[in-house]
Amino acid sequence: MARSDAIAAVATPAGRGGVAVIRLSGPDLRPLLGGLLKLEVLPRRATLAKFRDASGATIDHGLALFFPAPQSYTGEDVVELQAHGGPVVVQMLLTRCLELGARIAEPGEFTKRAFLNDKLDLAQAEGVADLINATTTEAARCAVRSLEGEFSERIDALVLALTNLRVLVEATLDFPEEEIDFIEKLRLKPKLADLRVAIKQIIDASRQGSLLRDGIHVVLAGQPNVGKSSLLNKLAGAERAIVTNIPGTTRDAIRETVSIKGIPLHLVDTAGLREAQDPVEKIGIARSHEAISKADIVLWIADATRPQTREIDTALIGRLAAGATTFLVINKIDLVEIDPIGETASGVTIKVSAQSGQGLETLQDEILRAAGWGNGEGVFLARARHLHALHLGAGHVDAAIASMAQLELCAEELRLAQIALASITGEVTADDLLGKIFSQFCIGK
Ligand SMILES: Nc1nc2c(ncn2[C@@H]2O[C@H](COP(=O)(O)OP(=O)(O)OP(=O)(O)O)[C@@H](O)[C@H]2O)c(=O)[nH]1
Ligand SMILES: [Mg+2]
Repeated sequence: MARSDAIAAVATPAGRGGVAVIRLSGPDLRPLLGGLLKLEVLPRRATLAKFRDASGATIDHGLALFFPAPQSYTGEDVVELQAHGGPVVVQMLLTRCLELGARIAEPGEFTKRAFLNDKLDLAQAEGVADLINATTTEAARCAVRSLEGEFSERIDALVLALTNLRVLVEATLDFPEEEIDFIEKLRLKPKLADLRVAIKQIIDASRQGSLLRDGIHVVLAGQPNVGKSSLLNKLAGAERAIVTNIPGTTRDAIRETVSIKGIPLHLVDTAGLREAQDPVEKIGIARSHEAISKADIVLWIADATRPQTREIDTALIGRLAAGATTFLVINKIDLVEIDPIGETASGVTIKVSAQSGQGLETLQDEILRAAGWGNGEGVFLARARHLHALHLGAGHVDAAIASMAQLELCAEELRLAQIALASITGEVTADDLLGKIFSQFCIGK
């Protein structure tokens, strides 16, 4: 274990509360505890104690918990002080800890120490931050699975399979004359192909996880008065945007995040697109185009009662600068008797009524499907860093398969694949990357 100094932080959020927790970690916290309390604290027992300042006066009464190294969160001595949750008393207590030799912890420093002392791997450490930052139940469930090591186990299994393949290939290098026979017998090719499939499965599960974290950006666009704002309100379950029967009602883009099946849906209602004269409306329309250009999915809303405007819709959709999937959503079907028709390039046409709610479930399902959401089972809340490493690893395995005629090259590609995948759990990780990951944590974690 690397020697380090004692760190202290308030682990609970700022402000007033019933209880606040001050957390300390260091190689030897007994002297510090001795300076703070008059009585002895037994390991892993809650001890009611008086926390004292330098003159011996009581700062607060509270609970002290002592976790001696190595059986603690960080692997060092850890102390948790539960005090009354007032900002002044917490500050006095923290100041006292600093007087006794601790310094203020950096964000994520406790978890960083836990990682450095092999209490958890890097993917698990990131799971801790993700659990704290989770905004939906599903995201929290995924994060806790990463924290418990489920994601790391899958990655470790890949790294192990790679190691075994490398051993085979490297061994073959030493027996060149038997090469061909040897490779056939070792079934190297099918084994590499299996590995490739396994990486792909994890990529798919991880990509779904990134939806849970980042959500889907959906823009409601269309001609004026087709019911964009009404649809936003219906999806949000609240009167967020002004709705009137006057075309050109919405001027500024209105944003609202709703959750479908735990996935955050970032909705933007925009000004209806038309040749506007009004300068305010013109700016609104420019903002509509800007929102559309950033969308994952554009819902192009059309009015079922005005089939004669469908040609304009087609022309406008054709001119959108959207890299996004565009759905044609025909609204107000409660007002028509004949089934309206319409097609888009993506081939998805959905008929809805923002008033009655008809068709909205289909709309939501289609949005999730287009974004690549499966059933949500076995999903990992992977980070961009993980996805990047998985893609890199997959690329090297592909290259290894392609270079099997030259085993030296194949061996080198497998080595690179292993490095890429092992970086996910932090087996081989540069210091600057660690700094970046842990700096995004809360203070006190
Ligand atoms: N019957 C019926 N009326 C609807 C429906 N959706 C919207 N409307 C009506 O259509 C009119 C226009 O609705 P808005 O939601 O303001 O339309 P918009 O597309 O946001 O219009 P702009 O902001 O002007 O571009 C209002 O009078 C709504 O009540 C629907 O599904 N059924
Ligand atoms: Mg509107």
